[in-house]
Parts: sequence; C-alpha cells; structure tokens
Amino acid sequence: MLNAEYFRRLRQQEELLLKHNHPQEFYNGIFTRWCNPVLTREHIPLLWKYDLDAETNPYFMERLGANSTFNSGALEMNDKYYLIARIEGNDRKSFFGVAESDSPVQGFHFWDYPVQLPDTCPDEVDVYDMRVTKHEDGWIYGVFCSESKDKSVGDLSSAVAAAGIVRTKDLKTWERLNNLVTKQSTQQRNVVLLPKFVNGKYAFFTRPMDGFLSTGSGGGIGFGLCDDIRHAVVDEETVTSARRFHTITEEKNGAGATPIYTEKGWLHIAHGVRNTAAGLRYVIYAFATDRDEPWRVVAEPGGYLIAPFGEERVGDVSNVVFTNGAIARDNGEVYIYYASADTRLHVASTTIDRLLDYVFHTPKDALRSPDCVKQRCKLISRNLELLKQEQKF
Ligand code: M1P
Repeated sequence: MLNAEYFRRLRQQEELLLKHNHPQEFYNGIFTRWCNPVLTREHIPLLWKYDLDAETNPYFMERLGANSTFNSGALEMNDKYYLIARIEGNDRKSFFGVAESDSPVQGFHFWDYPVQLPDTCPDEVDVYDMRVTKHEDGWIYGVFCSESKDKSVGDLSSAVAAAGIVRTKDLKTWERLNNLVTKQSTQQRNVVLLPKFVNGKYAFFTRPMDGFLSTGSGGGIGFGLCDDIRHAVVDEETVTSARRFHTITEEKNGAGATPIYTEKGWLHIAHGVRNTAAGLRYVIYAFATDRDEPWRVVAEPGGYLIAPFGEERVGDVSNVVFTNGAIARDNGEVYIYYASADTRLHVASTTIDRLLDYVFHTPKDALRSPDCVKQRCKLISRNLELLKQEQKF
C-alpha cells in the first residue's frame, strides 16, 4: 500500500511545478531576472528519494536524499526546453537529470529516471556540469567534468578532473566516448564543444590547469582542435579569454554555456573567479570571439554580466553564480540558466541584440583605477552635455 504522506507531498510538489514565473523588478537594460528559480531540490521527483511503500517505509522517510540541483546544460528541441541539470545527492555524489518544459522560464519537471551514463571509467567517482552542444555533425554532445581520486599523492582529498564526453540523439540513450586528452594540461574542467567544425575539426574551449582547484599556470580559457571526437586529443591549447590581475577573472575563469553563433561573432557566457576575505566569488561574464577564428577575442566588456544578487548570495557555496547552459532561440530570445551558490537554478532572459550591444559597446576593463575614473568621467560629461542641449529646446 502507498504511504498516505506521499499524496500530500505530491500535491505540494505539483503546486510548485505549476507556479507561474514572472520577471523581477531588477533592471540594467541587459537582461531580466525571473523571480522563481526554475529548479530547486524541491523539484526533484519524490520517487527518486522515498520508498513509497507504507509497509517498508512507515515513516515516509527519505531513503536517498537529494541535496540540491544546479549547474545545467540547456537545449531547445522540437518546441520543448530541456535542462540537463546537476543533481547532488546527500552523499555528495552528483549525477544528471533531464528536466523538460513547454516554457523556457517555468514548469520544468524531471523525467522518471536520471541519466544513466555508460559506466566506462572505473576510477570516476563524480560527474557534473554538462555542457550540451547540438553539433553540425548531427549528434548532441555532452561534455562534463569527470572526477577521480588522484592516486599519485598521499592525501585523502586530492582529485583529478577530466572532461568526459558523451553523445546522444534524444537525451535518452547516451554513448560514452573517450575522455578528452589535452597534451599541455594535466587537468581539465569547464570544457565545451563548439557546434560547428573549425578548419574541418572539432573545436573545444578548454580550461588548462595543473591543479584540481587552482588553475596554477593555466592562463585562462583555452581553445584547441581535434580530429576524432571518439578519441579526442587536443595537441595544443591557445589562451583566448585570459585571466588578469585585479579583475573578475584574477583567480580563475572558465567557459560556460555553449557559445552562440551570431552575425558578429561567437557570443560567450563564461564565469570568472576572484578571491576575497570571505572566500572565492564567482560571477558570470561575457565576451565575443571571431566567427571564423573563434579563438580570437573581438569584444571584451569590462566587469561582470551577472553577479550573485539578494538571495542568490547564500547557499552551500555562497557568493557563487555559475552557468553552463543557455538557449538562443531562432527569434533572437536568449535564456541564460545560471545557478546560485551551488544550490538552485535560475533563469535570466535577454536577446541576441542586447547581448551584442552589451558585448561590443561596454567599455573594456581599464585595469587601473585612474583610467576607470577617466572612463566614467567621459560618460558623465557626455550625458551632462546631452542634458544641457535638451534643456535648450
Ligand atoms: O563551486 C563553484 C564552482 O566551482 C567549480 O568551478 P571552477 O572549476 O571554475 O572552480 C565547479 O566545480 C562548479 O561546479 C562549481 O559551481
């Protein structure tokens, strides 16, 4: 017999899934934040956590708790919106779940089962942060972090991060390919595959690093090509978006959503990290690279695009916003799915036009306070001039 508590909890969850979302008051002209997170731990199906049988679970206890759901790949397919979200169990292990909706801003519900990736790497203990790419070769690729214990050192918590690669046609059946090999870096995280071939090859944005947490000598977001996606090897990585002293990327940065192809170049929505007395602060930033030479940065606005705001600041890993998925629709709308504090997933909406305007017309980081003041004074004096002229008429 089913536990009666199940029906009460189910009704509550159904109410949450039907909740109407609406735009926030927050304004900057660049993007719109939406009030309700699109995925939280409360969205995770009850069937994934509880034994529903009143006999074997009389107290209706969580048997396999789920701590959070956050960093998500995103895709539009056959007029539906899909999030390939990271779910973290109470046991700290992450896995992926596909959530589907008819709307890009609300109503996401997980499929009955989480993604069951082929288990081909015996040393892999954790998987997370899948970027999905609808490639021109006809496959949908998922590139994610595959984490294993670093057995070469004695301490318990040392880990190795690699880029795992899978592909699918329907988000249901997944084929696991070899992990990416990058000859210049011992570790990889935040790797994303471009949807188009570059010089006839598969093109990756990488994040060279020589430590698990710290990027060490890695200079920023890298770019590399490979011939065979089934055994992907990148011989050479060139730095595209570089880390810089006293900027939002000083500590590290990494590719985010799959880059968006536009008439003015590739739009990138990435993350940058700086250190503070309260720990690392993760923000989301944007830049553009050349259409034909995607490793070449052509526009690089200073500062962040999205930073933790209000309640977004607090959670398991506070002061973090992070994205690994966005949907750019044919009509020009863009939905950026970003997680806050490694705890929940939000959506911000904008358009290609606005993002291009932002990326190409926001001044670059002037890198020094006196030059930043000059930038601001230039803006103010032009505005004062405009106001004066307006008053004349
Ligand atoms: O905790 C914040 C983020 O930390 C990592 O990002 P990075 O590799 O740039 O430090 C990732 O593990 C990410 O999942 C997490 O949100």
